[in-house]
Amino acid sequence: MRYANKNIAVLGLGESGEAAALLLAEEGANVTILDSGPEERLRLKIDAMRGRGIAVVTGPAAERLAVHQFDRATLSPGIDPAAPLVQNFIRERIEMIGELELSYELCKCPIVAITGTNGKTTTTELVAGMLNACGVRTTACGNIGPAFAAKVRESAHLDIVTVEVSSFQLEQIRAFRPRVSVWLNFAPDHLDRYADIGEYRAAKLRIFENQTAEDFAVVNLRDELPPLKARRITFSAYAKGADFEMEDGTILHRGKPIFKMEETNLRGPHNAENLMAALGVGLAQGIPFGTMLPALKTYSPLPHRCERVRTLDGVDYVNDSKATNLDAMEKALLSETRPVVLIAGGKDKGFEFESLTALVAEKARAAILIGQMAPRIEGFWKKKVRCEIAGSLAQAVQKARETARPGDVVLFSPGTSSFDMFKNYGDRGNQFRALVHALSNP
Ligand code: UMA
Repeated sequence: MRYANKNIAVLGLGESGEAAALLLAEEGANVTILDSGPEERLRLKIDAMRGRGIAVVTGPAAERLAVHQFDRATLSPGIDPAAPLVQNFIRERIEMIGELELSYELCKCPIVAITGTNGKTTTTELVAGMLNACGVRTTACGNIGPAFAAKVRESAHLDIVTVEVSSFQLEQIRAFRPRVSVWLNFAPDHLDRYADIGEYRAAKLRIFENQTAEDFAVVNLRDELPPLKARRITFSAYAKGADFEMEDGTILHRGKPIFKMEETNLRGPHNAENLMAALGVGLAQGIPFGTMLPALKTYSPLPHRCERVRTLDGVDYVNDSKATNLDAMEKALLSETRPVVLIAGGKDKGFEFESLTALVAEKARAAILIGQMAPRIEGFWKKKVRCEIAGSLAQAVQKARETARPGDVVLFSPGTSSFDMFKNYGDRGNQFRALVHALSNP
């Protein structure tokens, strides 16, 4: 669709909706943003949008608006399609695409798309940094932020865009076709949005849907995937037989050593797989391994991903607040070789913490539990693990300090989302870091 003089509804005024609205306005569309949220929460954004000639309707009025005035709707990934705001458009059969599809339609260069239950952001950062260091002009965007739509204008001056894509973004694609797709891993998540794990997986698998034999798919050998049209490049830190493997801490390509994990700032098998995926993208782009290595070796992980905060009384404090699902918590525990005092818990996203009981019993001296799920987790673990419930993160940090012994690690890896007690996982991680730094010396 060409957008000049078309009436387009943008659903949602978060980062994605705002970027989509501005992009559509630049394309000459008559844009109306609809957001069910209260006007006062969106005040600043509303004023900014109206200042650019973009109409905004908020609150209940947004859900009552007649939808037939619109030629098409663009949906923010943060809105569940089951929401009334969206259902109004579906019921009236108004054509609707997601912000990822809109951005793809208008993007002027090829795309690397990176998905997976965990490691998306780290791998997106690794790939973008490595490509730029190798002279391939790119920028990181998508689920990582900024929105892909915010980078479409810039794509005219790029060789390729590196886009982190979530299952939410993939739900509403049509023609979206990445030159290189990356499938990092798959584990249960977002069960508060999907009826079951199959629905979540089906959404994620759409990343491959429009690829052809000219494209590449960099995939985890251990994940069962359907036959792919794209050329596969495989990796695994655990299984043998992939293009990229790990042996005694060394990354190999088809049996040939490339580098040692200790030469990088990343630790653990999950990060080895993130690095292998980045090597796979470079390989797909025809970049020699030697050219890729400097950027991969110097990359430092973003905060809240097994971030070392402090050592006090011989105890290391690690902030893994980005662990918003059980798979991430499992990987953090598997990376630890020292006795762990685990701080876990948070909003109920339907996760079965029982599945990790054996691993927690093996690794943890004790578990300090917080948030909405604390009592349920205690019920699963208390027979095998010493559990204590804390009323706040501050109390949990204090209890962890009292429990830990020299040589231990206090690992804050919640295993579920933060929204019951915090603004988001970043806020949760920042509060943990501040509490640890505030611990007085003995
Ligand atoms: N809203 C309605 N009606 C509803 C429900 C919501 O109007 O029924 C409105 C809300 O009031 C809100 C807006 O829709 O103003 C949604 O805003 P948002 O910030 O939640 O969502 P987006 O702007 O779509 O942000 C999304 C990603 N968020 C989600 O997918 C939940 C951001 O990833 C991403 O950075 C952004 O697009 C830009 O691409 C965040 C995230 O948590 C970090 N992603 C999930 C994850 O990583 O697990 C998938």
